[in-house]
Amino acid sequence: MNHEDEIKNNSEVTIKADTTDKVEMKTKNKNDLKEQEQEVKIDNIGDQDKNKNGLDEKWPEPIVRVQSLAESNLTTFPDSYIKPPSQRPQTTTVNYQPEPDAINIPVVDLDSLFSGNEDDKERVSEACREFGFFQVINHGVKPELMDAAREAWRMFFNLPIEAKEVYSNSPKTYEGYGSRLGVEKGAILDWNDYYFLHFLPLFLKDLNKWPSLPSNIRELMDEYGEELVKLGERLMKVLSSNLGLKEEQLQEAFGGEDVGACMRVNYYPKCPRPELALGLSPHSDPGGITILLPDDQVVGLQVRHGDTWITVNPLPHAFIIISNSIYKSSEHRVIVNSQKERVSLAFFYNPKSDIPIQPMQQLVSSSNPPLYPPMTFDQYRLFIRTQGPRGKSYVESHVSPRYTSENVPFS
Ligand SMILES: O=C(O)CCC(=O)C(=O)O
Repeated sequence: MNHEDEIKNNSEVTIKADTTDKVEMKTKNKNDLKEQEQEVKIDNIGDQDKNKNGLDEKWPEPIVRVQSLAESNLTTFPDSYIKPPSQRPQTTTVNYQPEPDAINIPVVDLDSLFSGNEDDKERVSEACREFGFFQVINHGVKPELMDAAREAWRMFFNLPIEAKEVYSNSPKTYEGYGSRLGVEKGAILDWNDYYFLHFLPLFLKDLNKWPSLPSNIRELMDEYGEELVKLGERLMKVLSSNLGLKEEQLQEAFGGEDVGACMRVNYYPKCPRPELALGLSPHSDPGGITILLPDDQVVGLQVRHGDTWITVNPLPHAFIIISNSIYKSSEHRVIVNSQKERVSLAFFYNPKSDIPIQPMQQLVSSSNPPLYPPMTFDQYRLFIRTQGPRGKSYVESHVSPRYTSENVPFS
């Protein structure tokens, strides 16, 4: 029996469907039940989070790999992935063709910007204020490396399930192969599997927790991580000087050489009911800058712009930069597709995790006081690790009382 047959034979499916809005289905996968009984092995060496983040070593429910569900020829869709009607995407991306006049996020040529082009500087400023998103071209990372990195991960996700389960993750650190964000029992889940790994600080980088297959993936990721940290440093300079600060100032505030860098590789399998589900629920990233390598074949990322969701149309070999806590930290989400799987690499360039994050003194005054109390990145990230992606609810819950939802400049 091959692996796919085994999944099918192990799935018992009961379906009760009446309207599009109400689909009832129960899936019981014997492998998943077995999996629940397995002790998740955690290597306790060198992870500063493990003893202090307060998160459990076990997920609240048996983990179901979305890819296994997608490949098990379901005739209808499990309840646990059906978003409430108000959260469902209004669009799907099968055969997506952007409207000729569709808004797209701004494009910035980094080479030209570093040669002193004032228009490019201004474009970054505007993009950060208006969208919190921009694309960069001529960024210095080789196109071949970008393609190879994405393809290596596509190969990883297409390995037999047993090869991936070795790296099964837990909510304690999230490192490894995962299928849910957040530990709330009964939560409606996203249609995605992922792999999470650390690059910096170096004591968190543990190659044993990176996949060993395909055989070039560790070496490739090492190179990719180094290149993206360099790109992160360059972007920090741009954002710092755009804020009217010295070029190095933002980097110093992030902990200088002690910044953090980690990556989530997202795998969105084909989804039989893309109009009911999301690949990734609305969220804003908790870190400093996100450098996103999107799928070159399949769109899916949407950015909130006022009351609408803009589908991002990526340029070939561009990175999408999400400016997070600097300027506007934009809400974004991912929609899924019934015809094509999608792979994206989200590289998070973060502040040192245990220093208080607060605005530079030059940027606050009595008429422009800090919006939030100081907090470490570890404290802040704990929310998303516990609750999963929840729009901007966590940021908003920390706004100083002086601000109301009407005058907070991030909604
Ligand atoms: O898949 C994408 O395009 C976006 C991924 C993302 O937003 C994330 O991993 O935080």
